[in-house]
Amino acid sequence: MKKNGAEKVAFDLIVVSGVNSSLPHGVPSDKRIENGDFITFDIGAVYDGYHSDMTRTVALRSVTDEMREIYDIVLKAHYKAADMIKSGNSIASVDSAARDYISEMGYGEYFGHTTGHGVGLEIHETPTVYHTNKEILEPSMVITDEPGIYLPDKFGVRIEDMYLVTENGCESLALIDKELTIL
Ligand SMILES: [Mn+2]
Repeated sequence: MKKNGAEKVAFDLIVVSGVNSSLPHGVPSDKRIENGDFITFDIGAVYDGYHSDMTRTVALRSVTDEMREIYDIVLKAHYKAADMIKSGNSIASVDSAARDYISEMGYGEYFGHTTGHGVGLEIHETPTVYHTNKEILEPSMVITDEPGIYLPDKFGVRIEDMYLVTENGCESLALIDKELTIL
């Protein structure tokens, strides 16, 4: 990030693996990364005073069927929320798209945070992307889309991009692939 001109990191960056990924905002520890772990990176930089925020979850060497299932559900929830990010739509509809799908798949109780937040001169700004928020999206707003599922004592998956609201939809501000990556 520094090589590309970042002023500083946007927050205390998170890299957690294995069981530590099961805490939505886990704190990095001296746990070694092991084969079969999910590794969650929640990272961002500040450039020209503006913050960025992005999360990717990748696997090392292998995944179980359960890990693949959870990853697929979170990714689909992410895209369902992104499909609702459009000028004129309610913020509530963005959160509901992700939350209702995760609930339908049986994991609602394991998605314990909002789908996203505004981001700009601060890392966390209004609007809060939650189903109780009746505000309407307007062009040039920037919000995150970051659903997650966290299975206690097992692992967690979160996939986050920032989206710029446009007249006809939205534009992802992250260029990094979101398909399951097994390193
Ligand atoms: Mn975020």
